[in-house]
Amino acid sequence: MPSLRTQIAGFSFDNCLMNAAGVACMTVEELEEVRQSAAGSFVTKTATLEARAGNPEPRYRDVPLGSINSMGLPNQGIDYYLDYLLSLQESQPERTFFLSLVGMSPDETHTLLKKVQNSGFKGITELNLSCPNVPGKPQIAYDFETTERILGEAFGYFDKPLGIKLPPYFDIVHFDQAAEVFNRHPLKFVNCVNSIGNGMYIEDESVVIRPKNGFGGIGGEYIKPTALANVHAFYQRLNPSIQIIGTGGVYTGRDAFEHILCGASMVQIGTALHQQGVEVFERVSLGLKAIMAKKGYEKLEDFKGKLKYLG
Ligand code: RRO
Repeated sequence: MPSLRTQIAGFSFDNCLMNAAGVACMTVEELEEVRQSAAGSFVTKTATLEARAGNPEPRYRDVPLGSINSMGLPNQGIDYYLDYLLSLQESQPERTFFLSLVGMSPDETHTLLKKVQNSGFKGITELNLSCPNVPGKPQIAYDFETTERILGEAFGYFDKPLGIKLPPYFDIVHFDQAAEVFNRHPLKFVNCVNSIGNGMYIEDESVVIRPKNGFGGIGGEYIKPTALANVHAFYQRLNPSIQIIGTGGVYTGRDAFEHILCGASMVQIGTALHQQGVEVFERVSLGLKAIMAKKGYEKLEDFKGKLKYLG
């Protein structure tokens, strides 16, 4: 039987699949569902210092080839997620989970990271540099100078395992420039990709979500080619000490297989999890294992990053 076991930042996970931040992770009830599923871990909804209501509804829609959202960073505040993660460390110390966070300003981001640093949290922190939906706030990771400054300052005091959630990039020069920034810092992983920012879906003569006159982050089938390209571009460019988490357009075992082939060590499911519920983890696991068995692969290392080129 092929194994889906993987490691991130030196921590082991029985299964390389987990939720993508934003889906099934706003409340303890949702996180408990993911924890008790076939998923190898979970990540909590990106947290800010204070709880936020987010943007007005409707702010998420499933559409035929994926999803569009402009949630606006609704969350329960960092303490809610940190308290839950600390309690899990007591009851299930053998498992490792991810905490996602970002401040509404660089100062707030540092306040959050210092809070985590000074807490008993032993898991993995994901800094979300790619929220596309807060009116007036650009996606941080599209601004390389700001990204460099935030990471430089953060690693001055933060010494727990830290990775970043990235937006998709669309130009080879941007892959080069972004990788140069990330390679200067002791990041444990980059997670490619967040939703493709500021798309639009129209039904009859109208947009389908209220915030920002219908502009929203696109997920699902639309984004798999972009996600795979970003996973592989960073797999090619980053120091081997910086692992890749692949996110975007995963509905099937084949989709997860492609992310791993591009270099992903862990694969996250967003839109398909929203649409299908936590049973998606079992379905995708079985599909991935079937592909591995057919090809004679016993573990992820047998094909991770081994994408073939023509000529
Ligand atoms: O809450 C959101 O609107 C949101 C966030 Br923080 C994010 O990182 N990605 C996304 O598609 N939506």
